[in-house]
Amino acid sequence: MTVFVIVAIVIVAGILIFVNVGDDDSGTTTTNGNGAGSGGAGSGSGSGSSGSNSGPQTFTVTITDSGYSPQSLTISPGDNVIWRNDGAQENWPASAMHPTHRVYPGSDIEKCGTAEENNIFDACKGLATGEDYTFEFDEVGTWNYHDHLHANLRGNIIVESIVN
Ligand SMILES: [Cu+2]
Repeated sequence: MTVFVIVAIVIVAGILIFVNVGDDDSGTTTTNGNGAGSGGAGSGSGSGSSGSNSGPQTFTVTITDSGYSPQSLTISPGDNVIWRNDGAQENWPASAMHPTHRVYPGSDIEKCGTAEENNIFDACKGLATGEDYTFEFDEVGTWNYHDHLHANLRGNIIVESIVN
C-alpha cells in the first residue's frame, strides 16, 4: 500500500518536473502595441480677407451728339470705364492728342488693327448708336481724350492712386 503511494508520488512528481522542464518559457509574447490613439486635432484657421479695398470698379461715360457725360471722371488704377454711345452720330473715343493718340502710355492710333488694339486707350473705330467701348486704366495721371470723328468733343479721365 505505501509502495503504491510512493510510486504515485514519484509519478506525479515526475510529471510535474517534466512539465516544468518541457515548458521552457520561450514564449515570445508579441504584445501587439496598439499605441496611443492619434486624435485628429482640428485646425480651423479661417482665411480672413482683409477687406480694405473694394476692388476694381466700372464707370460709365454716356456719349451724346453733344459730347461726353460726365466730361471729367475721377477713378482709381485698375478701374474700367465704359463709353456708351446714346447719340445718333458715331463717336470714336481716343487718347489725346489728335490725330496720333499717343499721350496715354502705349497708345498709338497706328496700333489699331493690330494685336495690341485691345490694350490701348483708343476705340479704334466709330461707335454706332448703342455700341460701347471699355478700357482699363492702370496708369496714374490726367488723361485727356476726344472723339476722333469730331475732335472738338473732349473729356478726361483722372486716375488717382489709392489712398488708404
Ligand atoms: Cu483723334
